[in-house]
Amino acid sequence: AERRTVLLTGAAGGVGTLMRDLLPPRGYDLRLLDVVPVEGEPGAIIADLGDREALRAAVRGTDAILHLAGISLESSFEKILRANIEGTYNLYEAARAEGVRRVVFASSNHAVGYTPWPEPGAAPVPIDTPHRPDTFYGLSKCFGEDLAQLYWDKYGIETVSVRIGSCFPEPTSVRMLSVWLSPSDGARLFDAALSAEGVGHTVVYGSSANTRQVWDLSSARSIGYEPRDDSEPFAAKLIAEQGELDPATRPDHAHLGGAFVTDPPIWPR
Ligand code: NAI
Ligand code: 15L
Repeated sequence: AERRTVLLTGAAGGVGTLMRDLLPPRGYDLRLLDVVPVEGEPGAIIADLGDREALRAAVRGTDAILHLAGISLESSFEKILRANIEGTYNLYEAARAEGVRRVVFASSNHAVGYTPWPEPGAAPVPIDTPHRPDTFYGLSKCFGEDLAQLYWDKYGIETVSVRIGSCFPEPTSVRMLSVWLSPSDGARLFDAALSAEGVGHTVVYGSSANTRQVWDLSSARSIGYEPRDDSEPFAAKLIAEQGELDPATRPDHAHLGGAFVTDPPIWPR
């Protein structure tokens, strides 16, 4: 198959760094963008999502955009507004102006973070559960999903919005046993989202095939995602250190968004 050119925004970040290694072997030539320099990548475009001219030049001639850039934790409304809300709008406008037809948007579980943690044995959380953001950060992801829907309906730009759980090399909390997205499964999911035909605007949850899964992966599977990893080998150690997940007595375990509901981590810059 032909290689395809993808603009990777947020290339200096945690997920961006993982995907810089994992996506090229899957047939993607990456054009990198971030507001900070990307280590070991002198050719990366250093630009802010507020710079509309730079975004147009960055998306020009690409086949798709993997949009990871933005504030990835809680912050002031004003900062979230600029980076995540206006920034994502600017990127879609650049895509529209330059004729780019596919975006993969890094949404977040925090778009639905106030959803109660499912009772043991309850049905997984469906993908059409109402937006219940747990932070201004989560609210910006709700906006991004709606923006993606608008650009599909109005302009025919397709998006897969991936409500990522926790994409890190290893799960580090008992909550993550349920919502972990292994880097390899992340690459599988982004690959599917970049290449599936006829997605329109499709919203998916992004996690591995975790034994302790809490949400419905069927929309992700419908675009061709087949997760291979499971957090379960990490369970015994994490539970020994942290105790069992306990939604009934632990306020930071009571909702899907975990501690973002009770004590959100704050963006450092
Ligand atoms: P990160 O914070 O490590 O990386 C985000 C990158 O975006 C940073 O390199 C930062 O410099 C860049 N950035 C921030 N503001 C920018 C701006 N105005 N213009 C250009 N670049 C800007 O975050 P991480 O963990 O890599 O997440 C990537 C994306 O996935 C984010 O959108 C995040 O909200 C989303 N996500 C990540 C999850 C995870 O488990 N890591 C879970 C759910 C969503
Ligand atoms: C997110 O949306 C954050 O960007 C990431 O840093 C993690 O905190 C993740 O959610 C999570 O819920 O674990």
